[in-house]
Amino acid sequence: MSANRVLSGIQPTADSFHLGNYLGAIRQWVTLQESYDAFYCVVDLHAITVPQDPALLRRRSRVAAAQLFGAGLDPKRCTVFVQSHIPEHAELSWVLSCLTGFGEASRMIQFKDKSLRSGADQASVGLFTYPILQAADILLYQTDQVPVGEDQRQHLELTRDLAQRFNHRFGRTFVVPGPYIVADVAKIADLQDPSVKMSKSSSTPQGIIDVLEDPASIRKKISRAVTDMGSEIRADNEAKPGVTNLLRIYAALTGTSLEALERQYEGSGYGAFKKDLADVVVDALAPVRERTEEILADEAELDRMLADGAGRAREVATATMALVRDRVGFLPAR
Ligand code: ATP
Ligand code: LTN
Repeated sequence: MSANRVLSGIQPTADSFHLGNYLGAIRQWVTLQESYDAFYCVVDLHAITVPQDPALLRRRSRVAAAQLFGAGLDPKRCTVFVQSHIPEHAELSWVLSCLTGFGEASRMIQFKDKSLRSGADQASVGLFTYPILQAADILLYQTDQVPVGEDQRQHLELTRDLAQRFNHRFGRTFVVPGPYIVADVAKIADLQDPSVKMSKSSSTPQGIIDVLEDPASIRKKISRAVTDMGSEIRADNEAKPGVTNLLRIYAALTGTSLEALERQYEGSGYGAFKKDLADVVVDALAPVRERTEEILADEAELDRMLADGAGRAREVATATMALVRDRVGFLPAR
């Protein structure tokens, strides 16, 4: 019997992933490759649902893939590939969109949030059908579990509904995937506004720590991160959201509990704590940045690794899609 399959995706929409992406997603992916048959996808088709620049997209797709390898995804242990290399994603997405109700798609809250930001008239139909493409990503690979953050739960529910609907209408074709939402995965907040999550699209540069950022800049941002009234180093989301966020980052990177950190820093001020935290963050990210830079220095080899991943992904995707074509009633092409 083959190992349980996991699949997840990340958009190449920035010049670097940030600490939230790293702690909330990529680090789990690295762990999961040991015990699952893992597929990880740089979702460039999703990245064009908002206005984008071609040269930048090409660059960011390579940088995204290089960071995944740099963070420890090992092509011998998992399959890393670029979504647009496998045309079956778009093809299955069409079939699934014909099974999705207009009202059903309209209830997706991420679309509402994102289209509100740009103004509903500016939002593309691609942004509207984004969750259906995501469902195609997942179902093409007969995925058992999808490691994602809490914010993706609704898209996962849609994916399950579409799989069940297709299976019911056309006969068992898709594995119905479950979410793999790690309950205690750190939600990292913006360093300047701890009431919102650290985010590529909405945080200011001062609020974000990038995986590829240079150490001096990381240290400066941590020293300027907002803290709260008083001087106690204590985890308390209500009274001390800024300090609590910093404690969470520290805890997530060192595997220490919040309680142990509170004890360790009892009586010390914010300054000493922030200095130690900066060391912890710099030490954790430096190897990832260095490996990523090495990988990016040999673009031909990176492209070869991605071609390799696409080869493995294609095997699964074409088999699923052949079944789907037949089930739906498309004539075989001879
Ligand atoms: P955008 O702002 O464009 O939506 P983002 O920075 O929020 O982007 P996504 O591309 O939506 O990041 O997320 C990629 C992965 O990183 C997801 O699995 C998501 O759950 C995780 N993630 C994103 N931001 C954080 C955060 N602040 N803390 C923990 N995990 C996060
Ligand atoms: N929508 C997801 C990214 C994503 C994804 C996927 C996650 C695209 N396709 C398939 C899991 C499985 C996000 O914004 N984090």
